This record gives sequence, C-alpha cells and structure tokens, in this order.
Amino acid sequence: MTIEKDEPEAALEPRVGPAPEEGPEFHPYHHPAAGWGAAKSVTRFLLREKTLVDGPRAIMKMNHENSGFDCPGCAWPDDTKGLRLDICENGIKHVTWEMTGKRVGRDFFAAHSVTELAEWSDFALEDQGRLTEPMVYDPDADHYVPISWKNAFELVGRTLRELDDPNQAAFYTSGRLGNEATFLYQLMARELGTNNLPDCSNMCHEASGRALRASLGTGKGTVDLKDWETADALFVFGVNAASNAPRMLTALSEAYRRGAQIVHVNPLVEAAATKTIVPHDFLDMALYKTTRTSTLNLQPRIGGDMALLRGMAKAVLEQSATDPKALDREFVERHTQGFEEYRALCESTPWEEIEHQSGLSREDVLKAARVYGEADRSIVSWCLGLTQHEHGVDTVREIVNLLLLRGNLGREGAGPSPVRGHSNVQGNRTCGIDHRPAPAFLDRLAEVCGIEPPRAHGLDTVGTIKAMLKGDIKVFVGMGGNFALAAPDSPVTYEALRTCELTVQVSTELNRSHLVHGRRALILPCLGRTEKDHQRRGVQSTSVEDSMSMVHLSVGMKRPASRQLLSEPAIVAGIARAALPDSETPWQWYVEDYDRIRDTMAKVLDGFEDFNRRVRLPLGFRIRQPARELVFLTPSGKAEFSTAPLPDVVPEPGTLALGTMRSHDQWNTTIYSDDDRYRGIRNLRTLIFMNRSDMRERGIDDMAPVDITSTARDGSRRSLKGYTAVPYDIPRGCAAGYMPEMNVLCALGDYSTQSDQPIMKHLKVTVGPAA
Ligand SMILES: Nc1nc2c(c(=O)[nH]1)N[C@H]1C(S)=C(S)[C@@H](COP(=O)(O)OP(=O)(O)OC[C@H]3O[C@@H](n4cnc5c(=O)[nH]c(N)nc54)[C@H](O)[C@@H]3O)O[C@H]1N2
Ligand SMILES: Nc1nc2c(c(=O)[nH]1)N[C@H]1C(S)=C(S)[C@@H](COP(=O)(O)OP(=O)(O)OC[C@H]3O[C@@H](n4cnc5c(=O)[nH]c(N)nc54)[C@H](O)[C@@H]3O)O[C@H]1N2
Ligand SMILES: [Mo]
Repeated sequence: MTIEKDEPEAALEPRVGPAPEEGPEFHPYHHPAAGWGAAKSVTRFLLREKTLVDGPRAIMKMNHENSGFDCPGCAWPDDTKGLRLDICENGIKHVTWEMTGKRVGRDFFAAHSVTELAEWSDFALEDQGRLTEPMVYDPDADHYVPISWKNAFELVGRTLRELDDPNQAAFYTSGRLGNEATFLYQLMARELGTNNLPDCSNMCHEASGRALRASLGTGKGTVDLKDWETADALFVFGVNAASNAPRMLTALSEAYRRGAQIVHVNPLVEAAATKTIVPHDFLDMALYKTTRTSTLNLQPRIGGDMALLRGMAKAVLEQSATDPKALDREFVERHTQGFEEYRALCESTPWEEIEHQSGLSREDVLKAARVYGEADRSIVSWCLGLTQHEHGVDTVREIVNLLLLRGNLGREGAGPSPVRGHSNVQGNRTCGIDHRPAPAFLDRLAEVCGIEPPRAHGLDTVGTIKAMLKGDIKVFVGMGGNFALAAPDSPVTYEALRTCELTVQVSTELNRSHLVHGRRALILPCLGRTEKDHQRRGVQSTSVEDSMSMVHLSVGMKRPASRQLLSEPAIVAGIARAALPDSETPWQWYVEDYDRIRDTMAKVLDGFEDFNRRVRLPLGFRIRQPARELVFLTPSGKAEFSTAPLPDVVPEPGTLALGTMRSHDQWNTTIYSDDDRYRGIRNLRTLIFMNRSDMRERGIDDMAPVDITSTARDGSRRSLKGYTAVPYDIPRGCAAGYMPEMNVLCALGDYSTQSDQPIMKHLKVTVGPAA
C-alpha cells in the first residue's frame, strides 16, 4: 500500500464551524464498492489520526477467533473460515478513530469554555481525540475542571440517593457496551428501582424486535452466516451495506459467484447494489476484478416496501392456484396460525393499490415474486430503511408472512435476517437493557441477584425526553453514545437535557452531549474496546453478540489512551457503590474478574449456560433461537401471520417524503469528513437528494440552495435553510439527506405508534428555493 504524499497539512487542523475550504462537488459514482478507493481512503485516515504504525498492527488483530478485539463498528458477524483480514474501510476508520494519538486533557478544557465549545462543529469536537480524565462542569467558570474518580462517583451517588423516586433517573445505553458492563448497568438501575433504560435500539431496530416477537415469539433473526452462504435468493431491503455493513459485500459477491439471486430494494441504488472489489481478495484488488452484487434492483417509494411485500405474497398465492409447489402447504398447516385471513387479505388487496403504494409497476413486483417463487431457500434482510417508519412493525411482520408462505424458516439458507447497527446492540437487549423487561427475566434476576426489580415498564428514548421536559427526570446517565445529537428534534432534546439536575456521560471522545448538559455535569472517560483492560485478577475480556446471535470474546491489546481511564464495568460499579451504600451485590468483586460477572449472567440469562467455557470456544457460541428450531413462543405456539392493512405512504401533493440517513464517512453522530464517496459527494453535508423532476417543478436548479420545512403530525413546522439540492436517482416524491443534522426536522412527537421509534426515514417536508 503506498502512502499518498499530497496529504494537506490543513486536514490536521480542527475545523471550527462547518466551513469547508473547497466548494461542494457532486459527480455520480460508477465504480465498484470497496477496493482501491477504500484503501486510499483508509491510508489518508491513518495519516490524519497519526496511527500509521499502531493502526495496521491493530487491524491485523481485528475480528479474529478470540485472540483479538471485536471491531467496534457494525454488528455484521465475523468470518467463520479463518479469513486473515476480516475487515472493511469503515471498520478501520472506526478503530483508528478510537486509537487516535490526539488527546483532550485538562489543558484543553482550561483553554476553552463550554459556551465556546458549543459553537464548534461536531466534527471539530470529536476530532480533538480521546478524553483522558474525569471532568466536572464548574458553572461559575463555565469550564469543565478535573475531578477525582472518587468524588465523581460520590457526586452521582449522592444525587441518585437524594431523588424522591428512582424513576427520576434514566440510564441510556449506546450499542457499544460489552455484555458484562451491560449486565451490571441494568442490575444497578433495577436495584435502584427503575426500568428507565432508554437505548439506541429505541431509534434503530425496536420495530424489528417487536415484529419478530409478535410473529415468531423471539425478537431476533433466525439465520447465521452459513445460511447466507447457502441461500438461493437474498433480498436486501433498506440497507446501505457498502457504507454501514461493508463486510456484507463479501457475502453478496460470494453469493453472486455461486449463482444466487440478489434483489436490492431501496429508493436509492446504493453502491452495494451494483458491484464490488472483494476487499480481502488480494488478487481481485491487484487485477481490479469486480464482482456483481445484485441481480435485480427495485426502487420503491419511501415507505413502499410493505406494499411490495404484499404484492409478492399475492403473486405467490395466485401462482399456487395452478402450481401447488408455489406454496409450502405442509409447513403452513403445521407451523403457522392465521393463514386463511392473510390469504383473504392478499386476495382483496388490488394490484392498483399495491402499485400505487409501492411506487413500483406490477411487472417489477412480479419480477421480485418470481425470484422468490423460484428459490428453494430465501433470506430476507433489512435495516433502517424498513424500521424507522410509522408502520415499521407491520412491514417486518409482512416479511415474515412472505417467508412463511414457502416455509423459509428453520432450515438452512432461509429466514429473516435483520442487519443490526452498533456492534453490541443486540447483546445489550439480550443482557437486560429493555425498558419493557419480560417478567420471567425479572424473576430470575430477583432470584439470582437477590434484588427486588421494579415491575412497571420504564421510559424509552422519546419517553425520557418527554419526561425531562415535564421535570420528571433529574438524573441522566449516558453509557456511551451521543444522546443530544442522536435523538430527534434537536432543540427540544437540548432543552430537555438542560432541565436535569445532573447529566453524566461515559465517553471516549468529546461530543455534543457534553456541552448540552444539566445543572451539574460529569464527563467520565472510559477504555475503548481496542485497549487492554487490567483488573485485580489480570487482563479482562468482554463479550459481544453480533447480528446473527453469535457471542464471542473481545480482548483489547493496546495501551490505554490515558492511565486515568476506567473500564465501563468499573465505572458502573463505582456509581453503584456510591448510589447503593447498603447493596449486597459484590460490585467490586465482580470488577476484579469479569468471569464472575459471566457466572452470574449464566444463571440469569436464557441460553448462557456454561457461559465462561463456551465463550472461549474458537468462534464463541450461538445463542439458542427457538424460532430457528420451529419452536414458537407465541400465544398460539405457532408462527403467526399478521393481517395489517397497507399504510398510505403516498406524499400529499406538493410535499415530499424525506428519509434521513448516514453518509459513507460518518459513524452515526461521529463525522469523519464531509464526503460521501459512493454517492459522489465531496465537501458537502448540508444537502438534500431529490428527483430532478421534483426540483424543476419547484424551480430549483442543480446544486441550488433550498429551504426545507417539515410539518409534524401536530401541525408544527421546523426548517433548515440554505441546503444544497442534489439531483439524484430517487423516485419522485422522495428525498433524502443526512442525520444527525436533519434531526432538527424530526418532531419529538413524530414517532411510530407501533414501535415508539422516531420516524426518521419518513418526514413530511416541503422544499423550495432558498429565501
Ligand atoms: N460506517 C458506518 N457504519 C454503520 C453506521 C454508521 O453510521 N457508519 N451506523 C450503524 C448503525 S447504529 C446502524 S442502525 C446501521 C444503519 O445502517 P442503514 O440502515 O444502512 O443506515 P442508513 O444510512 O440510515 O440507511 C438506510 C438505507 O435505507 C434506505 N431507505 C430509506 N428509506 C427507505 C424505505 O422507505 N425503504 C427502503 N427499502 N429503503 C429505504 C436508504 O436509501 C439507505 O440506503 O449501520 C451501522 N453501521
Ligand atoms: N435522523 C436520524 N437520527 C438517528 C438515526 C437516523 O437514521 N436518522 N439513527 C439512529 C440510530 S440507528 C442510532 S443507533 C442512534 C445512535 O446513537 P448513539 O449510539 O447515541 O450515538 P453514536 O454517534 O454512535 O455515539 C458516538 C459517541 O459514543 C462514544 N463512544 C464511542 N466508543 C465508545 C465506547 O467504547 N464506550 C463509551 N462509553 N462511549 C463510546 C463517543 O464519545 C462518541 O462521541 O442515532 C439515531 N439517530
Ligand atoms: Mo443504530
């Protein structure tokens, strides 16, 4: 790999304010995903973060069978065939960001007031590097000043002890947190007496969990990587895989090479839906050999997926009238409930409605149905393009309906496969982060841990913000993440956080959530996943669970960014001991050796028997997923068809449906650059992708400045001004732009009545030339 010499020094300077030095550019991208473009981008990044030596060494250790650390990037499972380099461009950037040589110490905070920092761009904040010691907000000086760990814990403990009611505290989790810290964290919240455990899932895959639970009895996908390797047809709905789950490219290209059908369903034709250079295939890289990653692309309107799925089911049922093999009758009879109602619903849904609501022609719907009908084994996968809608739960249930028709469940190469986001977001749920915990879980927690967990449901993300606004939440603890910026309705979320008596952020890097704070505020810096975690009984490892229910160990290998960092389990234990002085939970003893935490988890959590041994097996272990074995923990004991009516997703005249999404060069609220390579964008984030006809109709020229106004369900309006309109291959009536900037447009009240998820992919907007 050669290193480019033309790296401008300016790139090393923080950009204060969002003023890029070069103008924005847009050139449609026609190259394959991954390959040399990715390699170049990685090299530039390693240089910028000053990790050219450590970076590559660490990368060699990533995602290896129990000898390295789990990539803190996405939740795509690790390769099971001993791939030496099971990595991707964005995983490398992610790790490098954590391993940066830059530091945010006490001098930095002394030099910059909080009011001043609040003016910095989010890029500039995170670009300062790693936090190094605990800091407390000093309101008189308007600066963060150092505080000892002991005093920091005492401040949190005292504030929690003085609450009138434990439900005045909320404990947020971002999906990075390892399983052991997760278990202690939820134990602490419940021992205090609250189920207020909002998490990033509330904005992400809540709909998937609820849908799968209702249909199949358990809230997870049923397939694993081996199934991906044996499916005849792969359907990929609403995921930008080349950017957000890049290791899926390997699975897609291998599938193509062995002749599988690959159908992408997305209003945008994303890079993963065309072709790729397989990143770890060095011969491919050297020869610029590309492999296709799709056999069919369908571009429904935003929110039109459910109509497409209904149409596919309708076609399968129509086909079954003449071809008995089109339907797996035996499976349907033995394992499902509600088929006749579903059949009647499909039959009574007219093709015109399916076409109108999906935005696709009947011919296109039939193409997809044919692929499905001809495949012996089908996998349907999806991500946020399906979940962040009012009807997210119904759509995911419609996927299950379709799969059930042909018995695509509980056998190799078939089943539902949600693509989860954060690397351990699925593990967080498994280990107890749930504001609506199952009674059986609480019973076991009570029995094993000797606590009296509260039974009432707690608050999720939106619920927490609402409660803050009413003055009902006094203490907010953010275990990772960037709540202020990730949550909807940014100004309202800011106002909510500012009502708190105390906000505590456990973080690795400086971000917006440190600057939008309560009357008192703490920044508690923690070890990252790449770093060695030394405790009393030696170096510790933590476990994580990927999108496909595989649990394995992750061991940090790097010297911590600062001697003052504590591990997340140690921080939880520190807070717990201060908040619960009479607790009988052996907090300190747990932290000395995480095997002890795992021994307790083995007794509380389903499928974690013999945890310490099994997690050390070469590839870890797979958590039992009853639905995979055709055991359905539903009221009927069978897989349940759902019969929801099709939602009306067609935008009213003059309005557009706007989806917020990630660029290639960001990790949620962490922005690496203003580029979005696969969509052909350079130096621009304040943009809106629109269909050119929609632009012309509004008198908007290519790349012209526009104002965007959203109308919330309650009629209130929110605006972004001076955005750039980029003409793009997107269906008419649809538009797209970047989170988190566009969170300003998403009203707090605009969340799904099915999942309580903010409808971040489906905002109702008007766009016009900038005033
Ligand atoms: N590099 C990188 N990787 C990441 C992340 C990151 O920020 N950066 N974030 C992680 C997290 S937490 C998550 S949850 C995942 C998110 O992964 P994605 O779900 O890929 O995230 P988004 O960028 O929101 O993109 C959503 C995709 O859905 C499409 N879409 C929008 N509306 C619709 C619709 O109505 N129907 C369909 N079919 N498609 C639609 C968009 O065009 C886009 O391709 O990625 C994870 N991985
Ligand atoms: N409009 C809109 N909004 C969205 C979305 C969308 O598609 N559209 N997507 C939503 C989704 S899917 C999600 S998951 C949320 C993401 O919400 P969050 O998970 O809250 O946000 P992140 O940006 O991933 O958090 C980044 C911060 O995590 C901290 N961090 C990084 N590594 C570690 C670690 O190892 N330990 C600890 N303690 N902290 C660490 C760093 O300080 C960093 O600044 O955003 C949601 N918001
Ligand atoms: Mo997510």
